[in-house]
Amino acid sequence: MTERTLVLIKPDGVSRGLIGEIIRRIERKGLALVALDLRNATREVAAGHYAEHEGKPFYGDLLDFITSGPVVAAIVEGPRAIAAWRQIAGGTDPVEKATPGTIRGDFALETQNNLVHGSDSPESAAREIALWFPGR
Ligand code: IDP
Repeated sequence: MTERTLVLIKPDGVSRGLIGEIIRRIERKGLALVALDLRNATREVAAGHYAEHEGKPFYGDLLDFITSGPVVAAIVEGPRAIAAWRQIAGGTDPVEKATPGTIRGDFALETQNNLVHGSDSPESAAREIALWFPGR
């Protein structure tokens, strides 16, 4: 059964020139890009996106970070797309959790600046796709 997930290449991934590398890994895995856009996230979209983290100590810094420069927003589709993308992205902490061979494991050092985002459930994916790509 095909599934959709919302992928972001965060401002660190864009500024470090890793868009091509990350898109290549999505395509090599066999996942399909069904929407792709380079844009600056508004504070409103960023706050909606990270609503579940409101109140946590890193929340303010996280919103500053995600609005600090352009991001790539994408809808990625395929069988088990949510889990498949999280597998190639790697765990949240790029050193303690992400393994070598994953995007975070190969290219990131810090938990906040961990290059990419992916929805964590079908409910999150539906909510995040509606937020970033209304009508899609
Ligand atoms: P995920 O992106 O792997 O799904 P979440 O726990 O949903 O991880 O956290 C969302 C984002 O918030 C992370 O990707 C990371 O950028 C940031 N973050 C999570 N935990 C911390 C932390 O302890 N310190 C700083 N930033 C964090």
